[in-house]
Amino acid sequence: MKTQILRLASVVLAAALLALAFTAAPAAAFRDRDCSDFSTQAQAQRFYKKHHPRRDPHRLDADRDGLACEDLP
Ligand SMILES: [Ca+2]
Repeated sequence: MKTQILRLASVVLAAALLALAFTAAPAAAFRDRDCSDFSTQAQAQRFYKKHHPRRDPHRLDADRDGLACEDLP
């Protein structure tokens, strides 16, 4: 009986850890960047060009003219 409870507890714990790993993973893989994360436009532009400029997942180019964070110096 005691071993059955222990076995059940370990299965529940494993399932919980697995669920946590799956929900935590995407957040760690994608860290959203904003223009305020860069100090110069050139720096933002380099990052923008490296990270799917057509999809612009970080939305650094709101007006879609190919230039990221125009307001930066
Ligand atoms: Ca732009």
